[in-house]
Amino acid sequence: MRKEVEEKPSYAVVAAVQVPSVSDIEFEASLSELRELAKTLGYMVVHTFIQKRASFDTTGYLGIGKRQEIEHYVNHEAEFEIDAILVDHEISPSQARNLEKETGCPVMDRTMVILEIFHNNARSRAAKAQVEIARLGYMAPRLREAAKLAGPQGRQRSGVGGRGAGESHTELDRRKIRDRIAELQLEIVAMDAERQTQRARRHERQGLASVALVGYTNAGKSTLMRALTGSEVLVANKLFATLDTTVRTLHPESVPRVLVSDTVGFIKNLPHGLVASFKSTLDEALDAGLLLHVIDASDPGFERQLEVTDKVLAEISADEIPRLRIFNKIDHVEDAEACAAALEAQYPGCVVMSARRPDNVARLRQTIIDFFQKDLVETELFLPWSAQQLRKEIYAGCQVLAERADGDGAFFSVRGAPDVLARLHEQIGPQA
Ligand SMILES: Nc1nc2c(ncn2[C@@H]2O[C@H](COP(=O)(O)OP(=O)(O)O)[C@@H](O)[C@H]2O)c(=O)[nH]1
Ligand SMILES: [Mg+2]
Repeated sequence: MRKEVEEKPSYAVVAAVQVPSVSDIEFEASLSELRELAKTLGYMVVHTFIQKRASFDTTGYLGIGKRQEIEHYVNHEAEFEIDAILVDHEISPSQARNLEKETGCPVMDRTMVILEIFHNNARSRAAKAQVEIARLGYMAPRLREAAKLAGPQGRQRSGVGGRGAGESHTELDRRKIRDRIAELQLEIVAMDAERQTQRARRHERQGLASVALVGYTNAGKSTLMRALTGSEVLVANKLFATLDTTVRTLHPESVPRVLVSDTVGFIKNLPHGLVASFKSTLDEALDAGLLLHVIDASDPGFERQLEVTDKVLAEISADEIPRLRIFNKIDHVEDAEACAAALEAQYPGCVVMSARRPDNVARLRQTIIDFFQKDLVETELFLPWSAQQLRKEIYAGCQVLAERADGDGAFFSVRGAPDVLARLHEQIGPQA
């Protein structure tokens, strides 16, 4: 995972062919999603090349004229050094190679961009294994292509898919890939058992209040995460924000302390082969005590997206976790008031808001805190003078309503999560 925001941005151009069966709206939506995905990987997209064609060019995906235009832009016109051409389709290994050769610039297709994001976001061992299977499956045919172009006696290195040596090498590599995939698949089966224990652990951890943001790419998850955790300044100072899915705490801090984590977004045009790895990267959300399902209310397709999200969450057993539906970007909706009323009627308990409005964010923060505070209980703790080192822990773990002292020690009236209180009682020992 890229933990630090990089100082030097990478620059990319996007290229896409629009075939007649694809409407302008669909085409634009897919392009803007690709740009968002590119941003997640740390690319600044500085130019987009589009071409309407009856079909994809078999040699280089785009027509020869457009390829030359890209070549000219990349090598002569661009203000920055272009690090990658991002293509908004899954293209064949030979199309990628030809495009690379002609432009002298590395090419990444949509599938590879998504794989890279999943790779960066896989946390658990099962998720890592699942993503590696998808990557190997993507690589295998590209190795073949590399070998074909290099020729039987060719030994030169060539781009996508790593080394492309002689035929025999490729055979070897392909067998290695098959073996590795089989091995990973066995590992995943073995890890299923582990996941059951993980679930038990999740219940144990419920004293630690945590929320996970889920939803489609571009819904506003990262924006909300920054707004809720007060890390806005930190990010805004950088030239661009790469993925930063580290867990942060709700800000200002609350009792109980609430951890907030971002997850990898759902993708509208998710290649079929990547479904399993996408789901596996979501398993982090299973640890949360509350899911914030963020929906872009200004996206005409939001209802369909909501259904897909619900379905996938059910498939990974995340439907057992309490969920708050957040209809975001209401500032971007035309008849906002009527829309909000309709949403509230249709989805009782939902939050309709804009991540750009501080008062809305403050209200959401309070809703989250209320959710976790409803399980809190009030109790009295007595801390003898001999155990004063625990005083800090009391303040860290609970809300202290009152504190008074006498000759033997200090009394605290506190409010806290039952398990936190139980642990404190244990640490303090039998009360006098
Ligand atoms: N108008 C408007 N734009 C928003 C809002 N929340 C996020 N955005 C914008 O939507 C885009 C995607 O947001 P981001 O947080 O990266 O979405 P993510 O993919 O879900 O993490 C960014 O350009 C944000 O500035 C909102 O409430 N209103
Ligand atoms: Mg994001």
